Amino acid sequence: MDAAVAKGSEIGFEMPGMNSTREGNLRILNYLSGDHREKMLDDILQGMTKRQKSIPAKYFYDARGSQLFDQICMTPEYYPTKTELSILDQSAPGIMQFFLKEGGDLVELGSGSNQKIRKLLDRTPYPGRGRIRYVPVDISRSCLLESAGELLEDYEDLTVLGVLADFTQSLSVLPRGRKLLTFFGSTIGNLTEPEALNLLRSVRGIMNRDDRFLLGMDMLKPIEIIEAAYNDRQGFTCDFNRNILAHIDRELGADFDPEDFEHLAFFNTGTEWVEMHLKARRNVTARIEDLGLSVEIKKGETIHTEICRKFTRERAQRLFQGAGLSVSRWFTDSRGWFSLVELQANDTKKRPGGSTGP
Ligand code: AVJ
Repeated sequence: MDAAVAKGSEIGFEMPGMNSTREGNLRILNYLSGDHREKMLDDILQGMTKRQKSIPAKYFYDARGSQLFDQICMTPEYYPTKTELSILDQSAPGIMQFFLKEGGDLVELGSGSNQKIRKLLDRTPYPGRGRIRYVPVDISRSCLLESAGELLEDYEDLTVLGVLADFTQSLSVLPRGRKLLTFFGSTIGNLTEPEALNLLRSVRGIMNRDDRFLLGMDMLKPIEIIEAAYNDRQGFTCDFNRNILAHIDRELGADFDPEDFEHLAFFNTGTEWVEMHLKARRNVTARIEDLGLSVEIKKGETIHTEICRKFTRERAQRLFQGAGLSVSRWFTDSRGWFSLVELQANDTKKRPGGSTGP
């Protein structure tokens, strides 16, 4: 999104000609215009013409992909969601003290299902909840509408400002007032080190002195546990992985047959991330109409679809330091499998013991 839009709109944050809809307590701002499609065309062209073919992980999340991800979260093998929720059970009241004396925005990057936000809202000390505006930011319209709609049904005093945007591109479209930002699920792990640094720096760039940023990170643990989480027995992860091709087919007039590919997910011990690939079961020729491109994929060749980094505290600390953020509180579960890190912008007054975490 161009900076001009954001600059002129710090307070009202609604510009003439901008696509905005309002319904009761719900307002949706659309920052996904032609830009988004251009970006997708470019991403797919880049990815399909490299030696190691790849598709950026953000294209998993069409309506079906989001649904499949929710199903992955319910499998016995996929521990991250359950673990993060259990950490939230313990930590939410402390975190939501943020709204005890003053209201503000509760911003969620990549809104997905609204389970985690519910944990926070349910445990907000009185009278905080009435002062919160929930601001989900997502590239999926269906996700945004569904998650916002459900929340409004259950929390009558809540105001929602949905922002349709690609938060890896720009955060300048977000409101600038007092806010608690959240980025759950270890989605940060889908980004390479430079990409993650970039994102954290731009989050840092929109933070005021008293704002907080709650970041979910999946931690390094025995390989078997990690690999099982990305190879669930019911096959939801496989469907999720293949669905990225169905998404490309629909958006870009391509003719990939998802069934021509098998799901491959393994932990790379050198890089400490899970790699997901789609591996061709036969020689495939696919046409991507909107790019005027034909792609040849040899039997056994893979399309790389995702990395999911697993962090150590040291790696995480280095990332925060590079982004100008410091830890105010570090929450984890009894096994240390997942971390929920509360961060603040660096040049604020540090609280006792605040900068390095426990
Ligand atoms: C939503 C990015 C956190 O990386 O674990 C789940 C996505 N991919 N199974 C993850 C995912 C395969 C998930 N995140």
